[in-house]
Amino acid sequence: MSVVVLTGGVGGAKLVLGLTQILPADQITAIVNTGDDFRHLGLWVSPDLDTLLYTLSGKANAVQGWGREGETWTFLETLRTLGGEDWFALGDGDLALHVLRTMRMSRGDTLAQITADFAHHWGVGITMLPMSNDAVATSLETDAGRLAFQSYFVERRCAPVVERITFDGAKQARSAPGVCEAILSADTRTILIAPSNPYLSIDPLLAVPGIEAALRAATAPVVAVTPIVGGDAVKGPTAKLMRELGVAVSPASVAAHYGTLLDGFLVDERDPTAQLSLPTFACDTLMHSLADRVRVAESALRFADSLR
Ligand code: FO1
Ligand code: CA
Repeated sequence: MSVVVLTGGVGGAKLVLGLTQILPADQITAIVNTGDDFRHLGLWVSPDLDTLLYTLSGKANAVQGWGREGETWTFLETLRTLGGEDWFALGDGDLALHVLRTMRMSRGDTLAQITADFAHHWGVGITMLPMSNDAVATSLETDAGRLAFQSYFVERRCAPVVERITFDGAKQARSAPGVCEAILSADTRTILIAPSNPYLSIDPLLAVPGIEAALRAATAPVVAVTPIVGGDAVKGPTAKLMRELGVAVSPASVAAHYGTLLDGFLVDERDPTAQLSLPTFACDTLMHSLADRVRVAESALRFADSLR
């Protein structure tokens, strides 16, 4: 029996790393957001896929939350002296992924094939699937105009007030081979929604035709892990974004957002669950240490099994 995880970057990578400590890697499939992907300096960058690759192969810069540990920056420093755009920091080692990915995409290989090869070369045994091989670009309508995701997130540090979020190309995109099959498989024991940003990391996945329908049709229970802890977001702009979208920063808002898609919700023990009308399980969901990640992964699996 296997476990399927829908995930964005950092938070999801922690949960998946926890799962790899308790399940054989070949029983784990991660379906990864690619709405953050963009072309930069001519290179195709896939931040969430790369965060998973780095995390699962022990190369991640845990403090920074993206990129590699022990990275060097000769490329970026040289680029800067030449007047090149330096707001998006591509490290020397990180660059290798983007160069090789871009070269292979221009040759006709799919993002899924390239990702599988990268994972194989780095000894990452789980199945890592991009949500789609087609380009889907998250963009935001803000008080500073319409912004591409990285322009909002990195260049403007999430400062603009968000009015609406769109996933350009999603309607025409096809889910990557294996995505809906994994969700619908009779061998799938549990489907987890990682504690990633629901609006920026999970919604792009749900916008790809067929994925949400597959989740609703799946026999395996769908369980989300809360991205809200103690009435605040664990990381990033989730809380600010929720306020701007006019919803309370609470697990109840997240549960309402996912609605009937969820069969269960793993919430943090610090937050009230009285308003929640679906099955919940409360525990300490913060994932600082590896032991924390294992504990949250174990709690999610046990809770999901109780819903089967
Ligand atoms: N995030 C930043 O805040 N600043 C950066 O310069 C930056 C560079 C970067 C390079 C490669 C990569 O894969 C990710 C990078 N990120 C950077 C992270 C990033 O784009 C976002 O955190 C994710 O897209 C959100 O999940
Ligand atoms: Ca279902």
